[in-house]
Amino acid sequence: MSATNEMVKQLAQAVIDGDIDKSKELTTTMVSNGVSPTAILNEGLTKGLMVVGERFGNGDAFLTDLMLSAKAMKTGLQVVEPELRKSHVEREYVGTLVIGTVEGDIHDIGKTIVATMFEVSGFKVIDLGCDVKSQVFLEKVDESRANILGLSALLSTTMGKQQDTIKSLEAKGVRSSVKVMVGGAPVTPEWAKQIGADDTAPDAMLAVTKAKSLIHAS
Ligand code: B1M
Repeated sequence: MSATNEMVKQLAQAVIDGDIDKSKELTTTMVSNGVSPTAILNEGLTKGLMVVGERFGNGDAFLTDLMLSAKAMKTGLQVVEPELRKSHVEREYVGTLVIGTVEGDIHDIGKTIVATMFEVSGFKVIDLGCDVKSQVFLEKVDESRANILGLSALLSTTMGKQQDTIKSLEAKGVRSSVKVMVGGAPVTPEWAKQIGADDTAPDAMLAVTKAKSLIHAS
């Protein structure tokens, strides 16, 4: 195994262990050594978090473990984010994205990665954070004349808020002015279709590609 692969593996392990300092240190070292920021993100930080998520789901890890791992992941993400931005520079805005995690849901890691990938791909991004009410999405879409609205939901109990937001757009008579994309681990293409979303994507890169197609088709 190469030294880089070994380090990426160590980074995933640092996230699994919830070792915030080590996650920051390894990410910083790899960034300085010119390791691909996408590899650091996907193979190190995200991979580690997924392992803990699965353990938590199986009852093999506690919420405190999950919280520490999420913090370790986010600490590394903060280091690698500027590098992701540097590696994709485009000049003119491709479009405007309003994005947030729906009301009642505080999971913001995936949403933040999606926001970053849109930004580095040339979109103007308005990131509303997490636990965002439908009304706030509506106001910001209207204010910014966004082309794309991204609704993230990680809990089966909050997915319904994606549908509520689409219904609110319909009730206001502005549904056709914006393309709605839904995402998050429990979201499937079937769910997206059922609630009248325009599309969904399992990851940030595909979300950007699909958003560009939606804009071109409109
Ligand atoms: Co939570 N959690 N969590 N959690 N957590 C899940 C979602 C869970 C599946 C874990 C499990 O049981 N295996 C489970 C949900 C079960 C369910 O509903 N079916 C769960 C639970 C139960 C909970 C709590 C209820 C636990 C409790 O308190 N008892 C609680 C809920 C709090 C709340 O929101 N009200 C809770 C809390 C937390 C932490 C705070 C500890 C932490 C979040 C920290 C944070 O975000 N700041 C946390 C974490 C980290 C997770 C897991 C492990 C990882 C989520 C994540 O960051 N994934 C998660 C397990 C899992 O998802 N497998 C879990 C990495 C991220 C890169 O992926 O978010 O899917 P993801 O985003 C992807 C794609 O989905 C897509 O692109 C992203 C980037 O590639 N995408 C979009 C996302 N949004 C998009 C929008 C788009 C397009 C694409 O629009 C354009």
